[in-house]
Amino acid sequence: MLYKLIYLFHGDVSWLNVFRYITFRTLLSALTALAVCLLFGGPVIRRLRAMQVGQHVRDDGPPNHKDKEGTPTMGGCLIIPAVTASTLCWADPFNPYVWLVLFVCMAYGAIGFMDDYLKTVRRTSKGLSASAKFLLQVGAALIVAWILYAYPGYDTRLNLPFLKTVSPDLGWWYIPMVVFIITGASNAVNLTDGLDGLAIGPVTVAFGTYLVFTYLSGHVRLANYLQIPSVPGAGEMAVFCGAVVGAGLGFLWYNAFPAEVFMGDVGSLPLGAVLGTVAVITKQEIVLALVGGLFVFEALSVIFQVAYFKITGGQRIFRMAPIHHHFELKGWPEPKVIVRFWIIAIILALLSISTLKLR
Ligand code: 57M
Repeated sequence: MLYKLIYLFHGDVSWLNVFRYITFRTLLSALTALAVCLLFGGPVIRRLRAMQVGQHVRDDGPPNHKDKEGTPTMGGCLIIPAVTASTLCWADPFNPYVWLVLFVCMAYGAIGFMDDYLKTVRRTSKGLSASAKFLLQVGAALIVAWILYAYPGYDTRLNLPFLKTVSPDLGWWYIPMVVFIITGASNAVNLTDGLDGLAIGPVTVAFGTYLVFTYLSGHVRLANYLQIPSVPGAGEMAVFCGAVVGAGLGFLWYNAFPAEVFMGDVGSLPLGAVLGTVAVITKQEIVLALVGGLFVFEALSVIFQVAYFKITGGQRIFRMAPIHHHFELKGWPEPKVIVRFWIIAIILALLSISTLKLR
């Protein structure tokens, strides 16, 4: 909105023309969201503490986690408004993709809020039932999938990294694939959010990577040169990704070890879901498995652990899943697990950007 208002006067004040550029507005979006989180982080944490919105830590977790009992949670109530406010300020309000990603933020944020609220009100680590949570997630993802499928000119072909001539058209199968990507990314980030900064760090790296992808896919000449799908209007998603990067860095200021606040499901569910949504919009769906490889790895560790546990009648592959707990129980100090996982996330992000050229 602010962008459109300011740009109205570019005829009289020539330098206002700079607001036309997505790169400039992406920078402003990141700085705005960062400033909001840094400015309001302290007051929000104090408010959560005053309202006794504290984390109930399960008894069966790693021993060192008991010290975290009562840490303020639902910090996503800071992240999501910062991302939304910054995007509304600096993105083009006439771009439908902007409203689609904001819808996902609100829908999954509401699901996470309900889950967190039930946990903190009931004072246990139980929230919404797994089936209710999953059904709500699938319902929201179906709305997104249907809108994209019905959007005139939206391409239902699957873009495969490294293969520039192979892009199978999935037709209506694109709908379940989009649902799988959005709900899968949402739950994978949720599972990863089990150590201080362990989710928000790689989320920030992933959105920084998709900031590049969205800008390139929305730029016809660059997309054609790189032979990646050109998606008209997708460039505006860079402004949204910039907002998430800024909010992520701002939240990390408070979530860094030892955390003053946890993001809660109200943060982890929408962040994962909207990462999946941006990947689908920019037709970089498959490469999401590389960009978000850490989240995939965390989710697979749980799937394999639970399956093996059931098949063998109680044996485990890892000391504890998700995999970050396995390294904690091996004796790695929490900060060492966190920073090493961040390093892996950065390496995967760099590799995924290399897929743009290696085709
Ligand atoms: C999401 N939530 C953290 C915090 C955060 C099927 C099973 C694998 C499910 C899984 C599970 O319950 N996942 C829920 C992970 C929790 O964090 C809260 O949840 C929000 C994110 N959704 O924002 O509000 C705990 O994580 C710690 N934490 C930090 N710093 C942070 O910045 O230290 C979180 C954020 C917090 C805090 O201790 O309380 C969580 O771990 O629950 N279950 C598990 O992950 C459990 N694993 C497990 O049961 N493994 C089994 C089988 C079932 C796979 C096995 O290996 O045999 C572990 N988690 C807990 N206890 N709490 C281990 C047991």
